[in-house]
Formats: sequence, structure tokens, C-alpha cells
Amino acid sequence: KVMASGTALIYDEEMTSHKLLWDDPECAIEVPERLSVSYDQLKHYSLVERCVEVPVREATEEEITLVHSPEYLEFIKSTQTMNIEELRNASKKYNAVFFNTKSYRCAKLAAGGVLQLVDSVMSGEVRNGMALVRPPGHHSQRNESNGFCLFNNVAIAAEYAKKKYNLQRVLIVDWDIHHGQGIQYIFEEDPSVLYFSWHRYQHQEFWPNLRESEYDAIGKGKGTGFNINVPWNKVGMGNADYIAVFLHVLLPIAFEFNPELVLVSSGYDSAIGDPEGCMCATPECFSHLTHFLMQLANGKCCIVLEGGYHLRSLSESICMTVKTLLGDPLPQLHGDMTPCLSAVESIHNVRAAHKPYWKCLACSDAAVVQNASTKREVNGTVLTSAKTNKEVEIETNRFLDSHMKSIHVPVPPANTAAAVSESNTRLLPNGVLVCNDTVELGETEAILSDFHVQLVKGANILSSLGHLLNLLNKVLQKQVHNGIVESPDISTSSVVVLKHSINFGLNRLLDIVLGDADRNYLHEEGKILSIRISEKEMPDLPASIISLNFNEDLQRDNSFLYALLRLILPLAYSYQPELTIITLGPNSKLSVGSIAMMIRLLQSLANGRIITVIQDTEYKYMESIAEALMNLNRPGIVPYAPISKEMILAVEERRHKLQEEWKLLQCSVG
Ligand code: X5A
Ligand code: ZN
Repeated sequence: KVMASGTALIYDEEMTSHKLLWDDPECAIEVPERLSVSYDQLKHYSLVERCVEVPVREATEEEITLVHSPEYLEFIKSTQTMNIEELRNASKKYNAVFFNTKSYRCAKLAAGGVLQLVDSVMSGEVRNGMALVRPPGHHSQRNESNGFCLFNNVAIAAEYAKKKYNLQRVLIVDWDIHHGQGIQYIFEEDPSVLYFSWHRYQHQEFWPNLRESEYDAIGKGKGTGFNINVPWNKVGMGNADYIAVFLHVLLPIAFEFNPELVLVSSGYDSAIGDPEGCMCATPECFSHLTHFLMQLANGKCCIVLEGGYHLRSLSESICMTVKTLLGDPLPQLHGDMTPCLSAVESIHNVRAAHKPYWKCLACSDAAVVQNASTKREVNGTVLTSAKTNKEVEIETNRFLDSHMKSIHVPVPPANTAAAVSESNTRLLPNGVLVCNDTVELGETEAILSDFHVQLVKGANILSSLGHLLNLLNKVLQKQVHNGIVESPDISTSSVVVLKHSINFGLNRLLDIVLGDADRNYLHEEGKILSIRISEKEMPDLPASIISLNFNEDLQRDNSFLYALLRLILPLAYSYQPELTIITLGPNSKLSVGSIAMMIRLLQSLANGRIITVIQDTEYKYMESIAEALMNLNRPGIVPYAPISKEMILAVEERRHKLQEEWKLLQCSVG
């Protein structure tokens, strides 16, 4: 079966004809330009031409009534022929809603556009996609418009997908800064739709001020455990807080749920500069959130616009999302990666509320006694303090002007380079750049002699190191994103990679060692973070090396995934490496799917720069590693095998020890 590729983009200018016709400060921010400016910015970055443009259509009455009552549909329909006074009165029936005579048509195009996206993805025509639509949907309810929303686009799409494609499990991720209470109400008794929402809450002080937006609203009846609310009780949440919630709440549960389709209620009012959200996450954060979700449902991910009211922040964030869907390397997250105390509290509460329903939460976040002073208070930068919207708007634009320049760097021409033995090149997917060139023998020796180590024992290894250095240079000089190297002596090879990268000028290397690879660990004063995952205990390991030992067969994918989400990724995100080196030795006990998943997840770091060094005996991993490096989705982790007690204990023990230093590991309050 061919793997789906390509990214759909749904947009139609007609959806800008829905407009506010009178003075209403609460609704004034939901302007038509939200759509047109975002589309222009996508064109500006040449992203539109890289997508498959899919036309919108109207949702049918039958489709709309999958979620809404026929009476409600008739009422919305009736706004088409109203005069202005009638439109005003119709709007007053609801909380924070406006109609003009075009609203009904636009709402049908918005819902239908999302269904077009679902069809493109489910049919395999594309791998994923984004729908730029308005009016938005997630506040709208069976009988009610609410919060700028007329029809619940994403809820309709979920019901439609369930019915048409006979899906058993759909995940809805709502990263809009408002609670999509409409979606919650529609699915709260339905275990086939897992709904996740984070939202500005401030202990119910923030709109829509609902008790049921709290973390203890976990679903009802058969749907108990399938509604996840993460309330933000302070403004100023930033990249670290968002990443922490994904790693410690959403992703473990989402992988356990194992959705067949991911829908995103993608509001960007959770981004920096937004007058509603007052949060601080930068546009590139949405690349990371998107990238995580692309690992689920075999990559079937439909992103649907909801809110987002700061035009510049909105459009840059949308561009980041689409770039990521297209498979471009992710921009690094800069700045302090410490989640704030209030965020850690929310994470702790949600995990506790859902603990009875999800095996991945079974470990208790034992009240680890911690010095509260080590927890960061929210530091929502300059942008959220008592400033007017206009001032915030200007400051955000200034920030983005200087910030986005450094992010939209040209994409390297090729994805993956490989230096593997000739007989194994047949294992590589199409498009991999096969490197047979080598650094000259003399040059190799010169580089190696710098290292003051007795490395080279034979001509065989010397020539292999020549290939390795040639490939490493390509990655360091950004001619390719990543590379895969086969080596007869991984210990020597990976030490050479580390040394040469430091000599090149890199300051933070993430060094992941899997299986048996007895080797020297280098002391390079914080320039290397080594994580070793192996069955064998290694005596006399330097204290700085993080070592995870276990005796089980990691063919049980979910045990390894647990270690990835709970330990390896939080460490990696805290560290912010400039290059990741993965060394795969014999006896790693990892399944092919697990290692592919690890590589895909780690591509979110270091701008996608990864070198994988494989022991030549381990060629059975070669094909799926190369596919993962090429950003191809192959069915990865499959039916849920329970995480072993042993793995949970090993991971949690490490996590407790390390969380004082590596703050993204924190998810409980003392
Ligand atoms: C879709 C969306 C927000 C409504 C806010 C009303 N709605 N105060 O972001
Ligand atoms: Zn919103």
C-alpha cells in the first residue's frame, strides 16, 4: 500500500463575506481579514503552491443535522432574508454572535470545507491538511450559536467521518484559548470521540465562565474518561507550558486511545499577542504541537481554524502549522523551557482526575516533596501586562518582525543522506541521497588525530569513518537535514561524530545510545547530554550520563513510548540540542516501529538535524529508520499493549531524580 503524501489547503474568499454590521466591541475582533491576511501570508512564504488546493462546498442539511437540531438549522437559514433590525435581534438571542445575510452561506461553506478536508485525508488523496474557514465552530451547540460560532464545523466533521468511514476512534484536539464547550456537550457521553481542550480559565473568571470547563469534567456515562480539560489559571502561558501539557497529558492518553483520525480545533488566540488569550506561545510552538499530532492516526491530521485575533500572530502561526504539515524541519523553540507553577498544578490535577481511566497514568505522581522556590511563576513577558490591545498589537508585531526572520530559513534541498554498504542501499526509500564520497584518508587521519584517542584499529574502520565524516559535514553545513550511517564499530563512530561536531562549533549535542554500545563517554562540559537505554547496567558510568536500564523486551511498543514521552522528550526539550546523534547497537530489544517513532519524534528538535549510527549487524532497522528520517509515515505503534510496571518504575524513578535540574520533567506539585 502506498503511503499518502501531500497537504490539502481549503480556503475560499467567499467566507470573508460574513461580517459584523453594527457596533459590538465583543464581536469586533472576528473580522474577515483573519482569513484573507492568513492566506496572503501563506502565499508570501510560497506555501500555497506547495499544497493541494481543495475547493470548498456547502455542507448539506443532512450533514448539519448530524449535530444540530432541524429547528436550529431553520432558524439560521432564516437569517438569509432578514433586514438589519431583524439580524440584530437574531444575534441578541445568543452570547457573542453576529449575523448578516451571508452568514448562513458562509457557515455552510465552513462546515462543508472541513468535510472536503476530511474526505481528502480519509481517501488517501493527501496525508493531511488545513482548512481556513469562518465562521468558527467549537462554541456552537445543538440548538445554539455562541462565541462567534454558528455550526460546529469540527463536531460535524467527526460525526461525518465516523459514519462515512466507519471510524471507531476520533481524537479532537482543541488548542484554541477558549473552551470549546460546544464540542464537549456534543460528545461528552461518546467514547468514540476523545475531546481534549486547554483554555484560559482563571478559576472560572474567564469567558464563557463555565463550571464544566474545569479539569474534573471528564465525560459522562460511557464517555467517562474521554473528555480532557486543561484549565489555564493564569495568563502568560508560553511554549514550555504548552509542550509540558502535550508530553504529560495529551500525548500519553492519545497514543493509548490510538485514534484513526485527528481533528484539530485550531484557534490561534492561544498565541502571543492575542487580545483574548493574553498568552505567550510563539508561532513556532504550533509547529511542535502539529508535529506531535502527525505521529498519531498514521499521519491523518485535519487542522481546522477556529479563533485567533491578532492578525500577524495568527497568520505566522498558521504558516508554521502548514509548513510542518508539509514536512519541513521544525524551527527550534528558544528561551527558558521551564513550565510555570500554575501550569504544573493544572497538569497534576488533570492527570489525577483521569488516572482511573488511562493505563498510562497509572503510576502515581507521588507527592514529591519539592522546594516551591524552584518552581517558576508565570512570567508572561511584557506582552500581557496592563496594556491596551493597541499597544500589545504593536509590540507583538515588533517582536515578530525580528523573530520570524530568523525562522523562515531556506529548506535544505535534500532530506536524508545515507552512507551504508552497497548491499544495503536497496533498503533505502526513494529520494535518499546515497553518499559514496568520503573524506580523503589523509584528511580523516588529520581530523582523528585531533581527538587524542586511540580510535582506529584497521583500514576498514578508517574508510568507514571517511564516509561518516563526509556525511556529517553535509548535515553540519545544512546541505541535508539528517543522515544514516552504517558502521562496523559504532562506539568509535559515535565518538567521532560528537568530537567533530564540537570542533565544528556546536555547543549542545543530544547523544542517545541504544542497546550494547560499550564506549567512552566524553567529558565536554555540558556540550553533550548522553542518554543510554540498555539492558546492561554499566558500572562506573559518569554521573552526568542518564542511564535507563530494564530487562524486558521492548517489542512491547508502549513501554518504550512511555519512556519517550515521559523522560526522553522532556529532557531533550529542556536541553534544546543543536544536533541529535542516535547510536543503535546490537541487542537493543526495540521493535522497528518503536525506533521509527523515536526518530520521528526527535525530529522536532535541533531543527531536524539527526545523525543515526547503526551497527552493521542491525540492518533490519535500516529501512524504517530511513523512512522515518525521510518523514514518511508508516503505520507505527499498533494495538495497545499495556506498559509494563517495570518500565513505569524505571522511568518514574529517573524522572523524580532529574526533575529538579530538567524542569520539563515536572508534572506534580509537592
Ligand atoms: C472562536 C472563538 C471566542 C468568543 C469570545 C467571546 N470565540 N468573548 O475564539
Ligand atoms: Zn477562541
